[in-house]
Amino acid sequence: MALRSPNLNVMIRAAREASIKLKRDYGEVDQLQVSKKGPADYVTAADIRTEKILRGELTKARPDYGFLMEEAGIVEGTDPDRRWIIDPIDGTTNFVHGIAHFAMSIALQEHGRITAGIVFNPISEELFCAELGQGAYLNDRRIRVSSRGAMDNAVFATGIPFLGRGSEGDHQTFLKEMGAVMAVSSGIRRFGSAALDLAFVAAGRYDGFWETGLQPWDIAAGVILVREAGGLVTDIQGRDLRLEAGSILTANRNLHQPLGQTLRQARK
Ligand code: LIP
Repeated sequence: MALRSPNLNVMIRAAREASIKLKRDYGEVDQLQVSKKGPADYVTAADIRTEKILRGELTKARPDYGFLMEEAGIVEGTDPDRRWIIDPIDGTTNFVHGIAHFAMSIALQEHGRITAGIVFNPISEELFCAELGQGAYLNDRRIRVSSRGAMDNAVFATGIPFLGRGSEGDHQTFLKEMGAVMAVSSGIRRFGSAALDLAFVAAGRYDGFWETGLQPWDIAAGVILVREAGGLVTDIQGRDLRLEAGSILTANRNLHQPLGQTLRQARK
């Protein structure tokens, strides 16, 4: 990567530090499948521990900044205009099942705008990062969204609602969307981490991604990755993205419109 800002370096250092313990936790998760309590409590503990380490490292470097975190929620900083948005483990279901597809997601929000983001899978050691106006990178290599222009060549990712979740309607809506997209595309993937889904769109692996019912920490870092990699990001209706709304539609510039149209048509 050409030049990393001091803030981006702080984020990367924090993620690397937290990854040491997280990798150890992941190594032990398999044995917990047979324990009495089961792995769920253990994962919550790993989530909390990782978030604490990230928070500690970031606070050490930037004591004034606030936080929005999956586990601890909002922590106001003395600087009202800057905060970190953190998901310590995005893809917790994968983590608990011993599937090595999960990531830490850290974004920096300044004056309401996301200005930097990293998504780090500590197992594959893939580090995706981006800063406003500086492009997106995977382990120091510049990445760009795909250039595919035809729906029938495209592979899209999504998240399947579970346990009744999904903010914009019910499971039936999702089934309609999936039916419509699978009829016109090369395929749909559901790998279980929205942060990594967005990073994969930025890297051109997926041609697009959509999901509803997400939280700001699931997508804050991924959104800047996709934008800096040249992709478009909106909500499913094609409107400006609001992190709190939890609805996201993203794709390369050729496919954003047709994917959105397919989804909206399916919802009618
Ligand atoms: C998860 C997302 C996933 C989504 C799940 C969940 P978590 O985040 O990344 O794509 O489908 O509903 O929100 O809970 O592992 O941080």
